[in-house]
This record gives sequence, C-alpha cells and structure tokens, in this order.
Amino acid sequence: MAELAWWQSGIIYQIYPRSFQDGNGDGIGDLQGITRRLDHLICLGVDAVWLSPFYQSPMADFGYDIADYCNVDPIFGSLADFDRLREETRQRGLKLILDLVPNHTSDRHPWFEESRASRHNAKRDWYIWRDPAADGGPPNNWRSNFGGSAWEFDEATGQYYYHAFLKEQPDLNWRNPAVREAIYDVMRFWLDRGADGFRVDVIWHLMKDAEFRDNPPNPGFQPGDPEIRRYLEVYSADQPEIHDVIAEMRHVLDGYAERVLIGEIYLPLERLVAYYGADLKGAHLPFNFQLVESPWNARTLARIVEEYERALPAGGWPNWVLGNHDRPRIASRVGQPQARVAAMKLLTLRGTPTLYYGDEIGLEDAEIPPDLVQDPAEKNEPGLGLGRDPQRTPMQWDRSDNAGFTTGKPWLPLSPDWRERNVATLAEDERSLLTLYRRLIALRKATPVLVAGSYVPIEMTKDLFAFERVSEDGRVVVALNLGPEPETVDFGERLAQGRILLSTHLDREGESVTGRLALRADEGVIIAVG
Ligand code: TEU
Ligand code: CA
Repeated sequence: MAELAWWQSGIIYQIYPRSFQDGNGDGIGDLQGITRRLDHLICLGVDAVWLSPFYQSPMADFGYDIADYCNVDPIFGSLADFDRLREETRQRGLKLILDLVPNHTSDRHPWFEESRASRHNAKRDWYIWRDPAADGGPPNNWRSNFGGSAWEFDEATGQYYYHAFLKEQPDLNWRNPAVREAIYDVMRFWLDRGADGFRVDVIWHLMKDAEFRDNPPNPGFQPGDPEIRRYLEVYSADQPEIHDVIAEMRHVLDGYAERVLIGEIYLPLERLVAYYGADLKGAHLPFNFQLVESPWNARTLARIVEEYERALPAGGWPNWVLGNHDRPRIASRVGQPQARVAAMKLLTLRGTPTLYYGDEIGLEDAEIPPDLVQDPAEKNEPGLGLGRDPQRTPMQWDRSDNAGFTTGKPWLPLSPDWRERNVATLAEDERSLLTLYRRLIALRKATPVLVAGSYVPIEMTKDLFAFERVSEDGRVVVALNLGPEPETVDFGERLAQGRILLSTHLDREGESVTGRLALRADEGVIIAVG
C-alpha cells in the first residue's frame, strides 16, 4: 500500500474560534486563546486543526461574512497572532487548516461596495445582479438558506443581487475569471503564510445555473420546514461547471507541497462523490456528513457505511464527521451513553475522522434563552430549531469561573453542567468520555490496520453493528451495541481467537474472546483477531 498522506492517516479537530478560549477577557474566544490551549490537542492526540473563520468581518454570520480575506478581525487578534499560532502548532507537529469562504463576501467588503456603486462599475459583474421580474419582483424563486427570497433589491441601481445566505452575504459571480483569480490570490496569501490547506465553505454553491431558471417545488415540503426546503435546489447549486472551478482551486493548492482541499458539501451520496473530481483532481475530502444527518440505529448505520464504501471512486479517500458548528451536537442527538459508541465508530471506520471541539467531553446543545440568541438562523426563522447557538457554547476547561473560558462575560452562556463536564475533571477520571477519546486515538495510532485496513461489513441483527478492518498488518473486529439492552453475538470462526483492545466502558482490555462475545448495553469493543 502506498504511503498515506497526513490528511489520510491523521485526525482533524475543528475549532470554532469564538468559543474555544478567550485570551483578553472580552468574553469572545480568539487566536491567542487557541495558542494557549494547544496542549489539549496534543494530549488528545489529534493531528490537524481546522479553524472556522477569523478574518475581518462585521459578524452578521459570525465570520462567514468576510470584509477582508487577508486580515484577522480585531476580535480574534492580528496577523502577528496568527503567525504565532502557526509557529506554535508547527512546533507541536500540528497541521493547520483554514476556512475559505469563496461563495460570498460581506456586503461591507470593498468589492461589493464598488459593485453596488453603479451599474457601470468595473466590479459590477463580480456579484450576481439581475433585473427585476416583469412584475417588479425578484428575478426568480430561489430562496435564502436563512429564510425569505435570496434576492435583495438595490434601490440605487434598480437591480436585485443574489445571496444564498444573509442579505449581508452577497454571492460572488464565479463565472467571472477576475473573481476566481482574486480568490486564488487569497488562497496563495494563506498558503504562503503556512496554511496546510482549506475547508471550503459551501463549495457546491459556487456555480449557479447560467439561465437562472426557477427551482422546482419540493413535493416533500411541509409546514414548519425551513423555507429553503420549499424548492429543490436544482438550479441554484451543484451545477456541472463547479467541477472545473474546483480543479482550478486544486491546481493552486498543488503548487505547494502536502496541502489538503476539503469541501463542505451537503448533497445526496451519488452527487457528493462527484466532488472527488475527474481523476481525483477535485477535493481530497468532500466532507461526508452521513453520520450527522442519519438516524442513529444499527441498520441505517450499516447501510450508509456500505453504500458510501461502494460509491467512492477508485482511490478516493473516505472521511467521517460527527458534528460541526451548524448541526446539533452528537451527545444531544444520541445521548451520553451512545456518545461513547459514536466516538468508537468515528475512530474505527475507514477514513479521516473530523472531531468538533467539545464533543470529546460530551458537550450538549445548551438551551439559549430568547434574549441571548445570537445566530441569524434563529432570529430569521424563530422556533423551528434552526438556531446554531446551542452547539457553539464555550469550551469547558476546568472548575474555575466560566469553566476557564473567559474572565469576562461569555458571548454565549456555558452549558449548565460545566462544573462536572470540563477537561480538567474528566482528565482525572480514568473512565470518562475524554479518557475514552484519548485511548481510542492512541489505539488508532498504534494499530495500522485501523488507519489503512479495508472495511469488511459483518452481518448483524437487532441493535448491533459490526465490521472488520483487514490488512496485511492484521485483522480487527469492531462490534458496537447501539441499543439499551445487553446482546450476545456468536462470531464463530471469524473470531475463533481474539483479544479485546478496548471497550467503550474502558474495563475489558486484554480479555480473550473465543467465538462468542457478550456486549453490555451501549457498549462497543475493538478486538484484535488471532
Ligand atoms: O454552512 C452551510 C450550510 O449548508 C448550512 O449547514 C447552514 O448553516 C444552514 O443552511 C444555515 O442555517 C456554511 C457554514 O458552515 C455556516 O456556518 C454558514 O452560516 C454558511 O455556510 C454560510 O457561510
Ligand atoms: Ca477575546
């Protein structure tokens, strides 16, 4: 087997900078704070950090609305703080992946200010401007991801501009070569400064239908669904031309050694895998969100892994994600006992795992009182459960005030369990979820078959999900009980002779297994065969 790249063998950890560690007491996390907490990542054992945006921004969407791509927002620090963070991560052998947001800028970006200044401005065509429909309304029926029409009328110039997200986030016109070059320059700016790659925000959105045709209605739409589901996004995203654009991005990246291109993509499986690109010249890792989106039961999980394994293009490297800053937290979705099983699953499936900060201590979605709501997703479409503040609460470090996150007033409230659920307390507990994460990561590193071995499903019944990882380095069986009842499985010949490497309960290491395996409720085990 060819030697694996770091982004294949490694583990990625996502930091949402506002919420990781405050360094100056203003209640908002920042780059200095992150630098201070790097040793947590070393103890955990991850290999790469992905930072959500820290660039200059009016913060309408908390940094996903960028006014200057090549500078750090003063809330997060300065370019010097970035350089220091880069240096400290390098010293610890950590890779640093940055967020690239090329689909839209802030409406306060100088490019957009020029673009909206007049119909004849040289940057007019950098954004997507259209005349009103015959009735004076929006040019077509495309909806914003944050509710309402995706078109905003500009009184001064008499045209509408398109925004797939907030009206403060106008979409760039990726059909304009000058726009492409400008963003490729941004990539080079950060690559030259030491970035190891990018996670590209909504990469499947960059190209829109050249004719701006109406999206067809979604027959599955139900009252109470977010507005964006009213229509199927047939023309507003995932256009065939996108793959040429991604190949260009990849080309920029390939001018540097050992960099990674990750795409944020929410699409059905068969569309998703197209983002590896022809001859694998697209994204190295099109994010695979199936564990985030699917119901948590053994049959579904077995099916999605098998379908994914089958759909991957030859040579395409898989990846798995349990959570991110946009989706409810894993511990809230499946409960604390199953969060342990989820950890084992994430770290034993074939493919690069991405962890979301706080999931390693079992952070749950916090309830945010109405007067503390920050997220525009909640403000624009209240009460539908779309708000993302609950999964963005501050990291919980220790038993000191505000769990060590800030000496000021945290921008979002801490989860009420912070006195017990924090890194310092869980690190002392040899059976905690944090200890389990550390052990799983250490085991993965010490067991090459868990990184490079092939995936072989094992047929199971009831709430059990099991598979083998197989390579010339050996054979490992992973058996997960997704249910609340104990189960006994007979693996027969497949497991005639085995030894438990790790149980999610952290109390069975070394136990020998001969055919039959008894699993407790919510227990997963990793077994070395032979
Ligand atoms: O998310 C894009 C996305 O598809 C969503 O999960 C999005 O959060 C949701 O539709 C809005 O309620 C990316 C970023 O991860 C997200 O934080 C940004 O808000 C969004 O793009 C716009 O940049
Ligand atoms: Ca701060």
